[in-house]
Amino acid sequence: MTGRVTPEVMRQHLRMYLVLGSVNCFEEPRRIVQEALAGGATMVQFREKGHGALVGEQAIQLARRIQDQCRQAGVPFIVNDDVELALKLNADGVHIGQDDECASSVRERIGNRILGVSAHTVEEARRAILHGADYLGIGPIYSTRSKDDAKAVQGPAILRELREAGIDSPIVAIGGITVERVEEVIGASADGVAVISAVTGAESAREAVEAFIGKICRATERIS
Ligand code: TZP
Ligand code: MG
Repeated sequence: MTGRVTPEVMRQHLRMYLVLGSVNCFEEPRRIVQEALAGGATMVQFREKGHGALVGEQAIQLARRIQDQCRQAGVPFIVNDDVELALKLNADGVHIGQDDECASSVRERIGNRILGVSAHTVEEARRAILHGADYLGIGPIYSTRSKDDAKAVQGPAILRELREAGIDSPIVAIGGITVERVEEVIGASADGVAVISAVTGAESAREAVEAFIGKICRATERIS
């Protein structure tokens, strides 16, 4: 990468952002990733967390496989939390939360790689941008069973609140997002959706992603 990702390109990457780790998958994660990429997923985050998550070499191996798949599809591969792993694999980026290392120090360590930061308030969002975030992950918008320590449900109103506060950075909405809810979150001015269970738990990850993309395209056309 020659420089920081531009906001325009970042918004494209965020449209249908698949987040997953082995604990979210009822079949081979590799198969789900393959199907999701075939369906048009625009970015993938490796989030190996929760009860029964892989550690050590097994986690690294899975990350590498998913990274290879992303590379072949030409889709950015992001690592959740683990800056060391992201650097070791030369991932395209890192996603961190408010309880992780400070965004400005992660920015220093990762150079021009993509930096995503979870934020829950206008203040956290402003700080994240100041400290070098390329995009904000906002949620949980709806209730979720995929994150043990999820904060209170915010509803799509938080997205509008951030825009009204003058935050125009790329934003991805996360938490309980289903195809049926796409219109509401894009209408509330998210640039895209980050999804775990609606894709990993679908009978066909490919069809689920295709359905998301169809809705996202229509919802985006409607507001532009
Ligand atoms: N951060 C906020 S909610 C969430 C994360 C990682 C989980 C989203 O998973 P799902 O299954 O799409 O609700
Ligand atoms: Mg984290």
